[in-house]
Amino acid sequence: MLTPTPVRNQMSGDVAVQTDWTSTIDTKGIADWINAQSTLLLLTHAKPDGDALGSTIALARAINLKRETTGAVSAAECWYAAPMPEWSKTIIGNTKARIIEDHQPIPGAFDPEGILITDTGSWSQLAPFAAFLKPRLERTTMIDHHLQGDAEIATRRLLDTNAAAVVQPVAEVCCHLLGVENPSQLPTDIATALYVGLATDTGWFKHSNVDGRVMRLAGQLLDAGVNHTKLFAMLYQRDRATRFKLMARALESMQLIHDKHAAIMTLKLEDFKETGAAPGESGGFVDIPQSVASIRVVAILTEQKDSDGVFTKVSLRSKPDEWDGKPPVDVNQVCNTLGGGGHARAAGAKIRLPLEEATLKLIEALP
Ligand SMILES: [Mn+2]
Repeated sequence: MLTPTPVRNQMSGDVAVQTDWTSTIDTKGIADWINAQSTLLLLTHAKPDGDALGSTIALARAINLKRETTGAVSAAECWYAAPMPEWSKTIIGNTKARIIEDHQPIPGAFDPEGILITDTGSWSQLAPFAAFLKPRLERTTMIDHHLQGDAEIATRRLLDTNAAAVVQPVAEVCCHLLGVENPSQLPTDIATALYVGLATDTGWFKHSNVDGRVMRLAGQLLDAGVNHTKLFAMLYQRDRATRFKLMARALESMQLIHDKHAAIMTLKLEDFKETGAAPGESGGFVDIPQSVASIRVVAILTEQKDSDGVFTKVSLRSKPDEWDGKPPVDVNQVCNTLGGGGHARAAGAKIRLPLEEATLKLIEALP
């Protein structure tokens, strides 16, 4: 199972060692490895999300708390490849973290004894760190929950592919590090970071990946003192009022194309100007009309302007289930006919036409 298989890279002709995407260590083993390192660097995927931030911050706090209270040798810091979510500062707090902006070189001064990677095992997601990591692969350890990855990144791998969030195995590692029996006994600031990962990777406990194990950990973290309403507000209630003024305009513009079971919304340049909303503030509007039972496909067309003049950005979503005997709408195909693309359920296109003409073209393209 763990025997490396040499494979020939067809592109370069190099013989690379390919290892299986399987675990080679357990949570106790990772805690023991952490304890043996004097300095640790915690890394996660570029453009970190709640699980990436929560897992690294929780580990850094547990490692540094242990050092403070027991005189253990390990000290940890986190590096993140930007862009960062808006709320990241709140969750990072005063935990030692460095944000590496796009195209900025990796800081050379810090040469950690151990490198711990969480929430990814793919070179593609670690690209900003690749040059730094490649000569140091014998020092790396990885904790991930994804179904695939590049196993050669770490010989010590904990791959909990049944976990909804990587903070689930990470919570166990934190318990081993701090010598507590279960996550309800973790310090609140560590439990809070873990909860951010658990709640965001499950869509606030509503995705299909929610199971008893998720809810048991959630319960234990709440017992540890997590303020979940404060976290929800931090993560999901940060909109500006201008977004709602713009949303009202979008909803008011909605036309229903009954024979195509489609809802189409439009936003003009004036709508942004008059409401004071920024272009990015229309994100997610396209999801709203999907709550209408008879709607199978939703589009939002946004008028924009660049140096070549006015154009229209189209964003499309479709529901996954068949409806009234009809298969779901493949919006990727629809967008292909408009010069764009994406996925079967979510796709987009940029049309070099004014809003009204682009709308007519889209209606024509819908099945
Ligand atoms: Mn994750």
